[in-house]
Amino acid sequence: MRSWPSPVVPSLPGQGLPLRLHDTATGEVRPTSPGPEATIYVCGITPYDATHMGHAATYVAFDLVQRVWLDAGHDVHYVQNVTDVDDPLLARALETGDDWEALADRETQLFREDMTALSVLPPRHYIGAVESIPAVIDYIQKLQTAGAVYAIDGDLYFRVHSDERFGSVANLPEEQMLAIFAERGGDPDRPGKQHPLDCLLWLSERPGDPSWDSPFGRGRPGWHIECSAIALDHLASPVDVQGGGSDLAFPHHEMGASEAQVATGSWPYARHYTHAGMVRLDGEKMSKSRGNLVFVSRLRRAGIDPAAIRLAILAHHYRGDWDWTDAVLAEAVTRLAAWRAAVAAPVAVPGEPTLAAVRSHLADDLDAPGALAAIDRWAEETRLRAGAAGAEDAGAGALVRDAVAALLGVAL
Ligand code: 5CA
Ligand code: ZN
Repeated sequence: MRSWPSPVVPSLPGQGLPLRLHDTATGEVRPTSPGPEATIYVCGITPYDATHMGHAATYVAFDLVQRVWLDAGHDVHYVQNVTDVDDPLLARALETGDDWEALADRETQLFREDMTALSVLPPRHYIGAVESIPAVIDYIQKLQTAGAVYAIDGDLYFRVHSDERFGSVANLPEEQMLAIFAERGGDPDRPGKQHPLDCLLWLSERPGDPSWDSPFGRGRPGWHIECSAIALDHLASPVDVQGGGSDLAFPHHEMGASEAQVATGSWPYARHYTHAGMVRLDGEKMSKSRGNLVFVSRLRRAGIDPAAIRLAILAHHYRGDWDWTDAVLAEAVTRLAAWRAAVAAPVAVPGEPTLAAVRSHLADDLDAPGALAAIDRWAEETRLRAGAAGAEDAGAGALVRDAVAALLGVAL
């Protein structure tokens, strides 16, 4: 699929620091260890509704990964999917009478526009589930060869315990795995399953649903198989980072990792499993199924500067859950104005220590709030000294403007 256009990333003096990042599998903040090419796969949207602030926060978090790696001199190979065929999308199309493909195309296009407005760097490969069906079929065949697949009434299942490390991404007790699996689209109680957590690889044709030919009969891919199939189709194993929101740690990333580990016969599928916290509205996770949504496109239409939306997100550490409120946005609008005034001041406080502070905060598990505080201090000192005799560095405003654009993705 078409990705979206890249914003300009100014080059900065000196070099960025190696990125340390939280890994759900070990529960630690550990150094990432990419080669010259750093690889990342981030789970993309299911395009049946517009981009909400939760999606935006997750993609902005992983955008920081890409920006820190670029600043540290890596070539970044970023892959993201679009789940353009799946149960919730088909259900929504049925509900509204929309054609499912038209719905997916329309919402994917809106997502591209939202990501462009938010200065999110595009993935190098932006790949739909539908266009990946041949890769999924190959992958299922590898799992069959490994003896990890069985059928129930024409549907194919992955035997999760064919991976001896199954469970080691989210590290949840079995009871919790079962409960979450049932909540998030799984079918633990289906008669005939060898283990309740075994997950669907291929769903045989259902009346009224789209389906494709395969050696296993007509049907469509299960969800979990889609992402590691796409990742392994484009990236060498292991990938440096598998990312997504924390709601994907289990079962999605657990299943994808085990499928990949069985299909490739190697471990790990990813060196880091990194998860962004959930954005809430009125204390409840923002979600398409609950309908408690603040859309990026609606804020844009209301005339909110996308740079302020981005700053509102960056004021929260990516790993925590947080609430979207009007106050969060108002604070970001004020901060943006203060920063813009400071970079435009004729003379400013030297910017090098601020650049160093921003680099060091971001390299430390993407501490964006710390980075924002460093810019706040610089902007405040610049404001206080503006007009004072002998104040300092005429190029500082340009340096800080470039640092904020390159590392935080905010145009001042
Ligand atoms: N298509 C699948 C992934 S393969 C999917 O989960 N799509 S989604 O549209 O439901 O979510 C897209 C991304 O946004 C996922 O990484 C998900 O974890 C994240 N996300 C969803 N809701 C929130 C939220 N309230 N806060 C933060 N991130 C969220
Ligand atoms: Zn995914």
